[in-house]
Amino acid sequence: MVTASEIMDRVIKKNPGEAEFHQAVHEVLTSIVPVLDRNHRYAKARVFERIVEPERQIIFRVPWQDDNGEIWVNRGFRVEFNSAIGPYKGGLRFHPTVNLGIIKFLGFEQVFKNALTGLPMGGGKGGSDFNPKGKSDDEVMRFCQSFMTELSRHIGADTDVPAGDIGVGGREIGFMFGQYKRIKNVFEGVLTGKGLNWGGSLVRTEATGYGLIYFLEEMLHPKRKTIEGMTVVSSGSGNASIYAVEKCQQLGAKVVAMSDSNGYVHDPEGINLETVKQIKEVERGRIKEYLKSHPHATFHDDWRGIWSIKMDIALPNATQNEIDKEAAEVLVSNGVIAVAEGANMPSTPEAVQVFHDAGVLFGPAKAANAGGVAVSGLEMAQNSQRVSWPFEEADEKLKNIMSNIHRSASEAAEEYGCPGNLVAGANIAGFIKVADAMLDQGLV
Ligand code: NDP
Ligand code: 2IT
Repeated sequence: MVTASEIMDRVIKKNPGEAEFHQAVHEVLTSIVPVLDRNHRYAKARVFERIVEPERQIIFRVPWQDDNGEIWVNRGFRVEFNSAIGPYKGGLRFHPTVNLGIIKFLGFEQVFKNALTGLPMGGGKGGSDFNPKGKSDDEVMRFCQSFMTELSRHIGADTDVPAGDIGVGGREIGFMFGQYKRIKNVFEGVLTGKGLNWGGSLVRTEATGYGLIYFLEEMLHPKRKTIEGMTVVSSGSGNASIYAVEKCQQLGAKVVAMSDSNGYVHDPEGINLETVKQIKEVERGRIKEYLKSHPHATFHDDWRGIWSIKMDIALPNATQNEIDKEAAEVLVSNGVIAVAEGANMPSTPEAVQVFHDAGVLFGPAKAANAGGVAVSGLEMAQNSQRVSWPFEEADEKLKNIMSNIHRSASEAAEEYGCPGNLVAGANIAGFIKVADAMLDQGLV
C-alpha cells in the first residue's frame, strides 16, 4: 500500500511551486491517515490520490480596456475540483496574488467544506489576478464581462455555480450574471450572492460572518461559555469580517479591532460598525479613515500586528496564513480562549499546533466559515423552486447547518481518537462523505 508520505511527495512533484496547495493537502492527508488505516477500501481504490487531482482546470485570457482606452490582459482560472456529491460550487477571487496554486488550495478545501454543509454541492474555485482596487465601476464591469465571456462556456446551474470571495461581491456578481444571461439566453441560478430582487437569497450577505459566530457559540457551549462580554478582534474589513462583527455585537461581545491590507484600527471603546460599513461597503475606502470620525482610536500600519492586542477571541477574517507561529504564541500568552477561522486557511500549520498545544478552542475554516457556501446552497434551492424564503427562515437554516457541522466534526474526531480536535474531525467527516460517493460511482 502507498504510504501517506509517498502520496504527499507525488503531490509536491506533480504540482511544483504550489505551496498553499501543498499545505492544504498535507493537512487533510495527515488527518485522514487513521481513516485510511481503518478502511482499506479507500486506499485500495486510491481515493485520496484521485481527490487531489482536480477533475478539470481551466485557465484563460481576460483582455479588457480601462477608462483611458489602454488594454490590459489578466489571467482567469476555474478549477472544477470534485463533483461527487453535486455541481461544482465555490467562489471567485479577484486579487493580484491569485495564481493556480492559490485557486487549487481554495478549491481543494471547498470540496470538504461543501460536504460538511450536508447540501448537495461539489467543490470548485476560480478567479483572476485582476486587482479591483482603484478601478472605476465601468472598468470592473468591462473586466467582469470579459471574464464571463469565457467562463460562461464552462458553468451552469447544474454544472458549476460560482459566487464571491475576496474582491468579488454584489457588484461583480451582478456584472457577471448580466453577461452570462446575454450569452446563454437563460435566467438561471448560475451564480450565488445575487441581488435580492433578481434571485438572491436573504442572509447570503451576512452568512459567512453570522455562520462563523454560530459555529463559535457551538465551540464555547461545552465549556459553558458564550461570547457575551468577551473581547474580540476580527481581521479584515470585508464581507466575512463585517458580518462576523455584526453578530458578535448583537450577542453582546466587544469587538476592539479590524484591519485591511494597509493596517489595523484599534478602538478600545468598541468598533463602530456603521462607520466601517460606510467606509468599506459604500465608499470603498481604507480602514484608517475610521479615525476621522473616531479620533480616540489608533491606526497601526502593520496589519499583522492586530494579533498582539489582548483578546479573548480571535477571528482571522482576511486571508491565508495571516496568523503565523509567532502571532499564535503572542495570542496564547495574552490569554486567548478561542480562535475561529472566517478566512480560508488563515493559520499556518505551526500556528494551529501552538493553539492545540495550549488547549485553545480552535475552529478550522472548512467548518467554521462554511456558512457562506451553505446559504449559497440555500440560494440554489430557492432558485430551483422559484421561491424566496424570509430572512428568519434562511437564518434558522444557517444556524442548524452550523450546529450540524460542529456535531459531525466533533463526532468524527471522537470516533478516530482525537476528541476536541475539530481540524481532524472536519477533515475526516468531509473526506468520508466525498470518498464514499466516489466509490459508489465507480472509477471516477
Ligand atoms: P473581501 O474582499 O470582502 O474582504 C477582504 C478583506 O481582507 C479586506 O479587508 C482586505 O483588505 C483583507 N485582505 C485581503 N487580502 C489581504 C492580504 N493579502 N493581506 C491583508 N489583508 C488582506 O473578502 P471576504 O471578506 O469575502 O473574504 C475574506 C476571507 O474570507 C477570505 O479568506 C475568503 O476566502 C474567506 N471566505 C469568504 C466567504 C464569502 O462568502 N465571502 C466565504 C468563506 C470564506 P484590502 O481591502 O486592503 O485588500
Ligand atoms: O470560501 C468560500 O466558501 C466562499 N468564498 C463562498 C463560496 C460560495 O459558493 O458561496
